[in-house]
Amino acid sequence: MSDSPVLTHVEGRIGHLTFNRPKALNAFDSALIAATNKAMAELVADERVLTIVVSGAGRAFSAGFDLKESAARQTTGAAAWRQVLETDFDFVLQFWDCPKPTIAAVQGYCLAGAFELMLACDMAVAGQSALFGEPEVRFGSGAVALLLPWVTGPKQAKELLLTGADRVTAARALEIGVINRVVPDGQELEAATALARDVAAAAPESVRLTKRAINRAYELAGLRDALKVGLETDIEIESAENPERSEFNRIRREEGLQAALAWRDGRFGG
Ligand code: DAK
Repeated sequence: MSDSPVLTHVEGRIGHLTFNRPKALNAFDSALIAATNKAMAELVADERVLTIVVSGAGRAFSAGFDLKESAARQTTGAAAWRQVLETDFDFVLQFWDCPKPTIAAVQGYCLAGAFELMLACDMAVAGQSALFGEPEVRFGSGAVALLLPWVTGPKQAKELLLTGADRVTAARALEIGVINRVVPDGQELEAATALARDVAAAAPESVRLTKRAINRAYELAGLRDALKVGLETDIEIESAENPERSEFNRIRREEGLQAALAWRDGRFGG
């Protein structure tokens, strides 16, 4: 298989985009982000394509932004964080803003930035063992694209984001309305593709204008401004020091990511 961080192919009227860093659980590093942006622009421009299915190679959809790369980058100060986080924000939001419907096919972990990206897709299908969540608050970090309160209710959004839960089951994700359906493991791509086929079989201009109208309803309710406030908050969180973040970073630097994750997760009931 190609070692490109993103794979694409077109099947009938459906464009497939697959995150392809399976050894790192498809963590979003800068190469994957750049390749995704390019691939999405090509799929949008491709007249054969009416709908885009987004998936991950290997055992996870994705474990979120790459924590090893961010450790090596050692970003400091609000201006530098703004640059990093605006890039991350645009990367996630392109799936919401895409003129063609986007459908996520999720297996395994779908965490943090990847959870936000899944939320930004118009629809999502998950295998029954998929696990979702946003662990950022557990290590003094924040959410870059605060879509969750728009997709589910405030109680559910707060429980998930304020505890940093990262083992939300597919059944629970369905219950709180952040995914569309749960299927047996291994059938998520097929089920997402079937959904994409139904969208692609409808009148393309009606689909395009209907997605635009739905998104506009959220724009009118203030979604874009609220997301910008969320982004500013994340810039504030990431560029300030706090004890949890310092300790997480120290362990990550001295003992590696696995040790830092074990320290982080050992403090919670699960
Ligand atoms: N980044 C980079 N590599 C990752 C990764 C990630 N987010 N998640 C997993 N991997 C890598 C692991 O390091 C491991 O690589 P090797 O050690 O084999 O080289 C490989 O993927 C397989 O992972 P595990 O061995 O850990 O697999 P398990 O099944 O045991 O556990 C897991 C899977 C997803 C539960 C666990 O890996 C995990 O909790 N991963 C972290 C998920 C996470 O917290 N994601 C949040 C992304 S943060 C910051 C800068 C930026 C950000 C935050 C802080 N600072 C400078 C402070 C960004 C925000 C985010 O999106």
